[in-house]
Amino acid sequence: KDVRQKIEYYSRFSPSPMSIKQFLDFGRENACEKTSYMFLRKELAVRLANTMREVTLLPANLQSQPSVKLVESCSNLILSQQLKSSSGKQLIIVGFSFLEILIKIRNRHNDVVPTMAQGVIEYKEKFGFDPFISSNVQYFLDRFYTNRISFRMLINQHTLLFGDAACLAQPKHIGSIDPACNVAEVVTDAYETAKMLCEQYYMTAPELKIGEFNSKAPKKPIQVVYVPSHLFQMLFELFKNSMRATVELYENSSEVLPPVKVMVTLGKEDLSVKISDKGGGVPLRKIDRLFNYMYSTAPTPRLDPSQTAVPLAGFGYGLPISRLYARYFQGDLNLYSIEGFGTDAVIHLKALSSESFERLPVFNKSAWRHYQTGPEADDWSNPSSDPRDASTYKAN
Ligand code: W6P
Repeated sequence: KDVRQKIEYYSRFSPSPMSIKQFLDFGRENACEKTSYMFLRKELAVRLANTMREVTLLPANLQSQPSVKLVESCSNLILSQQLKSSSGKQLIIVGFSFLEILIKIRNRHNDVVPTMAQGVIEYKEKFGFDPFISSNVQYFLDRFYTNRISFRMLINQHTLLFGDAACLAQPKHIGSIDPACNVAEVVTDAYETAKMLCEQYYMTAPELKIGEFNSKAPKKPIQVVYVPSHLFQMLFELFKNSMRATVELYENSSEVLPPVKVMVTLGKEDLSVKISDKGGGVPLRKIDRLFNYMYSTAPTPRLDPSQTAVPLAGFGYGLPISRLYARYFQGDLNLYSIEGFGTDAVIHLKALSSESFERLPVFNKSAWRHYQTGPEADDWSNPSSDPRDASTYKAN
């Protein structure tokens, strides 16, 4: 059909990654609605089309899941709608309705994460856990959600810069970017929010101890040009996990809870935030599972109606998506756990906004190949596959 052709057409372009500095310069200097509109009109279509091509490569069983289909048709609709609306002639009218359409698109996509999760749950219920499928799903969802993060980033910049409420909320911010984001403040914010949930659920929460080491300007507060809501999202998720581990480890103990310690460090290239808990840790074997979509999706627990508090962490996609936020601007998020003791979670961000380019999925031959082949056959020995019979090797 028409939409198919347009997806095909736009998917031949590669997305154009923007750096935080470019977002900033654009929003600051010559914030021109027309330029932004011209860029978005094509760029959003390209990013959407690249992802739509990949949806069609998902395992047929998963693709046929009704909820996944829903997302697909939703995107089709958007694509056609967007193209229709952009063929108008008068820019002011078009520009205005374009803004409205962007907001509609964003709102309609609000529940995409639980919808996709539901698709994965339904698949698992029907076909069980399969490592081949899991590896495809992992690959797909990482790229799909990264694309979604980038899509919302572009829409938010446009609507915040040119929308009705422009400049009202945060006068110093450029769209969603804080040019002088105080990292320790976001850490404290995220901690306080997680603490509230933790106290609701467990009646107690560990304290926060926060330290800073600024190697570039000793003793000066550490600032970064970044999207505070992204940083908050990652920190909030890590705090919830640390708090849960700590409180549950000490549940039947009268000892005082060990605090969650945070260290914010600025180097030449990296800005790193380490969150350390003494919650007993996780064995190395289980660390990868924490980031696995298929492994970590469980049906949302039906809560006792008399019980209003929601479980603190461990359901849904909080950790893998937090890692995508970190990677989106060339950072990363890692867990170093010492089983029996506790866990260090580290967020690495680029210190320089000129280096934090969007990291975007590109649909090409290499991406295509990922869906045709599963995880490689293992080329390391398997401890249990070949039980040794030592008597075979006896000298005489
Ligand atoms: C844990 C497990 C975990 C996941 C993510 C962050 C912190 C922690 N602590 O025990």
